[in-house]
Amino acid sequence: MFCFQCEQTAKGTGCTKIGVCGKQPEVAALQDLLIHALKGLSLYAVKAAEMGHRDEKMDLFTCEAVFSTLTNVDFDPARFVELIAECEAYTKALKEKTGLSLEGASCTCAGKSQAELVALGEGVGIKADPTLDEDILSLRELLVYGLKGLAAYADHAAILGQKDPAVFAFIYEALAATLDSTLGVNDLVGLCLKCGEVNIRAMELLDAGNTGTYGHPVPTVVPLGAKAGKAILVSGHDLKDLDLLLKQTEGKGINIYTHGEMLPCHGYPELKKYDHFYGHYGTAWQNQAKEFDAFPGSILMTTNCIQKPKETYNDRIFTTGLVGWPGVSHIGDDKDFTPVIEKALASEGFPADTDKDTVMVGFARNAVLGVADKIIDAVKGGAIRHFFLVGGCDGAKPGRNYYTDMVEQIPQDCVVLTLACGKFRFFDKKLGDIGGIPRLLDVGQCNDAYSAVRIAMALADAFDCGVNDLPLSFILSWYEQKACVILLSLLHLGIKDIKLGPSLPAFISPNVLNVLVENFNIAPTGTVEDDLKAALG
Ligand code: SF4
Ligand code: SF3
Repeated sequence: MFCFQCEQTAKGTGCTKIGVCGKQPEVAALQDLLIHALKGLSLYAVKAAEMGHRDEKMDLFTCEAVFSTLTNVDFDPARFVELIAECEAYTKALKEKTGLSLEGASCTCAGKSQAELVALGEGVGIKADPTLDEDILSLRELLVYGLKGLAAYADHAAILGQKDPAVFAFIYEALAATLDSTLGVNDLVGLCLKCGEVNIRAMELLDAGNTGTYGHPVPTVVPLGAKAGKAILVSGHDLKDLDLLLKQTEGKGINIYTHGEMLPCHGYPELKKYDHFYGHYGTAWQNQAKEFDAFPGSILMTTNCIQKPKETYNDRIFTTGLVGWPGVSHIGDDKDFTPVIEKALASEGFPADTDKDTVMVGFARNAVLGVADKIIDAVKGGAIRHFFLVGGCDGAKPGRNYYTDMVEQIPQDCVVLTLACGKFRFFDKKLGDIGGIPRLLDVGQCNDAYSAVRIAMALADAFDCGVNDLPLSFILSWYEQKACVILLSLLHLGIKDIKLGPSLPAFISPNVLNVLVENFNIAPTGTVEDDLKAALG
């Protein structure tokens, strides 16, 4: 196997024996085969669209299949065997419909066993062509990883009924482009930036889905302690799953807790209205083994990031949607959460109330821009000197305490905006306020990066300047491919001087890095002192 799509890749170069994430070589090969098959399908989908054939079911399938290969989503080989078969069936149907026979899109998977598919997958991985130029390989992979993030956001949006054919069309166009040997560095850089642009549209759709269904988040105090009684913990990113679970648990004497990226859900009016939607438990994904182990109820994973479950909670954890782990009970598309509920009722639950701290969530674009006048006055009057967006993924590798230290050392006259699971490094710090404006504003999940972009653009408008001229610095942490596409979106918007850490992607070749540095002045995170000095001039 060879995989280097995430930040924790082995030795900073690539996982070759088994994934640091727990991905087995068989699953890596099946994911490679699926991506290869999706590229073939995309060749046909592009041609079919030119002929006027569109198929929304296929579009949604493509998003789900691509999303399934994102880090920490699905580790179940059987599910990939199904996805590969479905992909080939769509490809064959398009072949017939278009009457074309395209090179690079062979259908050879039908009727093959899992072991035979693994063998096929081993021949089409990232390093399949040893003669491929390293910069072309780097840009093709950057594009594919951007597409994984884009497909994830498009899928989340579609679940809430928000779709745009232009987003699906781009996914096919870009996947097909990775097979086009006539495309050079500039073409591929252009496609990567276009991926960032299309992702803004996908995130806009997701924002419309979330806020249209559940209302605009409002500032909300969230308890970090527990309430005596039975309990279910919901992790991942999917609001609809949480909503359905809240409905199905009403009046059952079970309290619902968020974990990881579900924390911002407490700010949505249509979710916070449930009395039994109690509080938040735990921190970011990489701490789940310890945290799930200690949780006295059942656990529902709605999307990434799942890790290998420990035996101690293997019978209490459930997956749904695209998440999968072999042997873990999966709740299907009927979203009947009865097994999760029954397991919670059979578990001990919390014996007593535990009095712990609280945190504030709900500072998405509507809440922040609702006090824009106050913020602008504070900046003009000198009370707020600078904004720092300290956000992105958390992860297990050492070096991420940089983000904790950064937030602690950011001067008192500066405001910290944060989003995604990287915030768990500092989410419970008491940073105080500036004239009533909290110094730590939680914009939401990684899925809410659009909200942060809208806040930045609105501030730029108010000050009649570009985003790069604002007193605003981006200090980002990455781990998986949603972070890759958000970075591409920020680059598409022309945002410069981003600090990215805790390490740079292994798939970025030295020349591609040069292109990014020359055009966007992106740099790896350094020391907190140096980066603060650079940001504050
Ligand atoms: Fe390794 Fe990350 Fe790939 Fe998992 S997703 S195999 S940890 S590079
Ligand atoms: Fe986190 Fe997995 Fe990226 Fe949603 S939950 S930000 S890593």
